[in-house]
Amino acid sequence: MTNRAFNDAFLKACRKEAVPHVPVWYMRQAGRYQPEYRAIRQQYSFFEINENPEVCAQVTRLPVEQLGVDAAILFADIMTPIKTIGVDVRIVEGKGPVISNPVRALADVKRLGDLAPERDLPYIRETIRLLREQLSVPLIGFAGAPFTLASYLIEGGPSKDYHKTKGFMYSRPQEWQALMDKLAAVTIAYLSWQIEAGAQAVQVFDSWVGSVASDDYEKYIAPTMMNIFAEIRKTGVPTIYFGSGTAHLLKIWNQLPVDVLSVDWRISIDEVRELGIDKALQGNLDPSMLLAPWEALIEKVKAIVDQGKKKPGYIFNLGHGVFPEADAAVLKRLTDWIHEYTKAEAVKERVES
Ligand code: 1CP
Repeated sequence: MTNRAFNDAFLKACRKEAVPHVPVWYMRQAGRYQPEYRAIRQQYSFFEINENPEVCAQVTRLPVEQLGVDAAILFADIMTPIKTIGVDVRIVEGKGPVISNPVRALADVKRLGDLAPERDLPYIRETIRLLREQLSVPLIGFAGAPFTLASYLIEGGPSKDYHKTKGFMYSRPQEWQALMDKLAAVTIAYLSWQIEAGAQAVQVFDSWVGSVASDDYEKYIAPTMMNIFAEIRKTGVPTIYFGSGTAHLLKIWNQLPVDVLSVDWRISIDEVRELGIDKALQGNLDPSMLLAPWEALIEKVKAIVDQGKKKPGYIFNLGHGVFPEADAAVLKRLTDWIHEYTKAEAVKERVES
């Protein structure tokens, strides 16, 4: 199992080194669009998969084996560590994480426990150990960012407008900071645990932070993110920061001690670089394009990849996660196309020079 050549294109791109081809992976690459995943979910609940290392490793490997992507991402949820600090989280079909005891006051923040990974998350270490034996691509660990975690804790589930979350932030800044500090400690402990266990890169998902104005982000959120990335940087493992609708935050993100910025389709890769962003970039196909005819999809993907590969440090991904209606065959064909297209380019450049 371990004698296959290790494909390190993804790690090289995170470090802005030369790559043999543009590396590809997809956020939410393991999930309901796969018949195999749906079959496993018939037998186990979401958290049962998460807590069973053999099954969790199998689900994590599914997209690597089927799509030929250049990285695996640990199968878990951003609420995985939250479940262990005294919050009653369930994953509700067709909806997402739902919480029966939302955080709405300082007393609620105070009742949140501390994360002790050795005690609370031993199965994560075992899953990562198994995956490092089984995989020949890097394994990405991940965690939710404090704002995005807080949005579920405060709203009690998914939201479209985050009024309660931002209302709490604006009206009780000290309590907000106490919550950010608590969640930052959880995030740091959880990411460190995954890295210790063998995760070779980590992504911090701040899916909903794009709903915050840039001056408010600087005031209420940036110090917390600075703290998290500064801590994780000490491990030497590459870090990725993802959000959706965050074009207005990128200049602030460029100041954070993070290696890769993951952007969505609302801004082009060229436009990101024109802002003066000099970090490695990941993205940014609109996931809805997966439903477009192949020719239209490839025209768009070619434009994205042509922009991305102008500079070292580019990883192809979607601008947000794969969704249940997506077709695995399209994702496979897309992965192969990008590999072939960017490999050919590298060869051509060598011949011409
Ligand atoms: O019933 C099921 O099978 C649940 C569907 C599902 C899956 C497959 C959920 C519930 N979570 C996951 C896995 C998951 N979640 C991964 C797996 C690794 C991968 O293959 O990529 C990851 C990275 C996440 C992270 C996650 N969960 C995020 C950040 C990324 C994003 O999509 O923005 C968020 C916001 C969540 C919350 C969540 N968990 C599940 C759902 C349906 C949602 C979204 C709900 C919402 O819209 O608020």
